[in-house]
Amino acid sequence: MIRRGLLSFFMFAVAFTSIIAFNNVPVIASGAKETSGDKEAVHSASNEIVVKFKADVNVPYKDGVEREVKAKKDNDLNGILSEYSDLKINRLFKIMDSETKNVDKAKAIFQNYYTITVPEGADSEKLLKKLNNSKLVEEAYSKPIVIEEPSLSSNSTPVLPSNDPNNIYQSYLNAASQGINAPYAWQYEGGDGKGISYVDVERGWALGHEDLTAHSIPLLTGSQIVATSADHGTAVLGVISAVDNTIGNIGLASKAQPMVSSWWRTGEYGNIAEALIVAADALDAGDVILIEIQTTYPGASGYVPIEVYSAEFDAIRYAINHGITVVAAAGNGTVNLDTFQDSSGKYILNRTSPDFKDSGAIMVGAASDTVPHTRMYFSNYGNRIDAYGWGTGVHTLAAASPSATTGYQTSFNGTSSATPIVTAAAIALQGIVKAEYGVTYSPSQLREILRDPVLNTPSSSPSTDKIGYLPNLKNIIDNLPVPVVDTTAPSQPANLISPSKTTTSISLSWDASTDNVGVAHYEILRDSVLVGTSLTTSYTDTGLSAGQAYVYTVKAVDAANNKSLPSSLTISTNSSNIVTVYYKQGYSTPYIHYRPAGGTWTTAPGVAMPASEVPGYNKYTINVGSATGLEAVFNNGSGTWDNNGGSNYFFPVGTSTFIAGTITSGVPVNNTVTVYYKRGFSTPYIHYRPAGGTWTSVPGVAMPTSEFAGYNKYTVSIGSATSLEAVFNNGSGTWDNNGGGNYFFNIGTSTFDSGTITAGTP
Ligand SMILES: [Ca+2]
Ligand SMILES: [Ca+2]
Ligand SMILES: [Ca+2]
Repeated sequence: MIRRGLLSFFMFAVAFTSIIAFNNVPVIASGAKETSGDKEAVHSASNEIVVKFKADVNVPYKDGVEREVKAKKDNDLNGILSEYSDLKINRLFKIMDSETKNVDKAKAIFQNYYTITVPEGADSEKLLKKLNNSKLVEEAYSKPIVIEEPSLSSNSTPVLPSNDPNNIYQSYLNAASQGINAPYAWQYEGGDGKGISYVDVERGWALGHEDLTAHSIPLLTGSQIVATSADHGTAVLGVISAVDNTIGNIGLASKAQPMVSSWWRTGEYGNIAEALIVAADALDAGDVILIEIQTTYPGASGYVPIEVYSAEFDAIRYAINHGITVVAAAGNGTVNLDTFQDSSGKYILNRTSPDFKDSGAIMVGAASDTVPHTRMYFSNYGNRIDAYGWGTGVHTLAAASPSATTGYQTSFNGTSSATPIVTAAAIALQGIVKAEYGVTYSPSQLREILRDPVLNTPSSSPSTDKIGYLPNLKNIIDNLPVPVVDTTAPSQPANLISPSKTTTSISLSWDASTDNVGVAHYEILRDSVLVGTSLTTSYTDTGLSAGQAYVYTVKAVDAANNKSLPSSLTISTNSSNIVTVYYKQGYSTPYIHYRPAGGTWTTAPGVAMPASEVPGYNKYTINVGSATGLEAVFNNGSGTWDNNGGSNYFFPVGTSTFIAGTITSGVPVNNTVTVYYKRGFSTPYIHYRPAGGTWTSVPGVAMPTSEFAGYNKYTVSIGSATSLEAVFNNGSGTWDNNGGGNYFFNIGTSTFDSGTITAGTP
């Protein structure tokens, strides 16, 4: 951060009568080093590591000393260098090299300092630990990111509350201890919510209300429901977003962008978790979700917060893991949440119990509108609750129906009125730090700030009220914590396997990664190209080619876009299964009507089977994909069927031969007959048929000359026939048909000499 010019800083100080002291609470990211006594700067981890070698190590002072370090034969360092092959050890001080030491001995100490960039996906904490283990290393630490003392910018879009006439009734915006001191935040860029979006999750709003309509508030999902719910939602929006104009009220964070997400679904009861997921998907890290819902629960003495149900709990965690702050009403059930038990008897809302399940939401209780603020009789309470707002006397908008355009009320109440007050404080703080640092608080850091007893306003009796603290924006801003930037990548996804696959798809699953904040999603790459992301620990890739190998890589990603080391798996799709059927006629033009086993039948009569290379057989080849066989029947194409008496025929993967209802594996028997013909006709033709089969067309086939002088030769495939019936002619009408008896040649080779047939070659 660059400090503003002196002149403007002076004017800034005058304008606000006193110089604001930014005694920042140092917030240290894991792996960072704190410089003791430094009140000006705050440090958080970068992706660079500073390594100070011991003085006697004596590595030349230049960039890229990996080879020289390797030569020292230190197990720890050589282990690191072989694990990260592209890791470079460079000088920390580019103004020096090995020569400098000769010239200026006082600078020798600096030549022990080198720097390493943390490789992408590497765990910087583990790397630091390994470096510090090395006998050659005096010290290794994350290079700090230095953030200068902030001088908040004054608001470029000043908030003008005095001409919103109801402003005078909105005492909850006043300074502590009465209110949250919203006007203090409005002085600063972002303190009016500018740059931040939020979603109100409930089921009714008058979005065209005169003091809201300028926001053009979108309904993200679900439907509106009439009357009372519209009044409720409109009142909630009014607390945060009543437009800064000259009518009605002024919202506590009036420059934030509101959106609404309804859990109500026409024709069914509703789906709160779905409304939450849609809300989260519409927002970015740093934005806020407001849950205005309470629920009944078997055995509970009153209404309880919605996160007691698993789907809603998971939906809240989903938002939190994406860096979205969730502020939820604790509920108006007068329930001590410390003693609430879920249906398994677990104390899931009690922070001190091992059963505690932390959704990550900021939970809000309700207190009186007078100082000291006392817990309202209806408010739930317990150590789960982080913050409170006014649970009565909240002046805000009202609506008689979703189409109402006017309406105001003087005493909106419940944890319903308390929650938007705390939400507005969260939005204002995110707006300020976003404007100041370009980053926002993580949901957990923001919650810690808002539940901090030092920064905020206690209730009348914190130990018995048990509703947390009323945000005090002035106190927080005067001590503005620096947003911690998460630089720790999630752990590598373990046990990447493929539990199932087909010829066109591969399913993957892996063990969940862990992260210091939370895993937002997983990236799935196929052959190094991103093909999808998954919110769960599984993914199915589709549209693949059969029998092909693919390399899959899965990385865990957190809300700050830190990526884990990848896990990889090489896996092939299933080969396509091929069924080939040889069909012995049978039907002279056979059709095959079929389906891959368990699949869909062809349209009758199926497909005509073309003639095969084997005489007397037709043949058809079918890709059955991942099916393990083929179910088929045959017909003649005109209504005559062979369906195996209603049982159909089953062909395994591979080649089968079908002969009159019997299926045998493999191609059909294909006998051959070779005839040597002693001329005779100078250009002899052979006219033939496999015994019992079909004759060639007259005059048959000219017989080529053979390797034996004076002989012609011809080889005929006869399929499963056992002999060849033939006659000879000269191609022009002179025939030798054995006096009408024809000639018969056995399988194998025969020699024909003037009507006499002998086995073998001439
Ligand atoms: Ca105004
Ligand atoms: Ca207004
Ligand atoms: Ca992280």
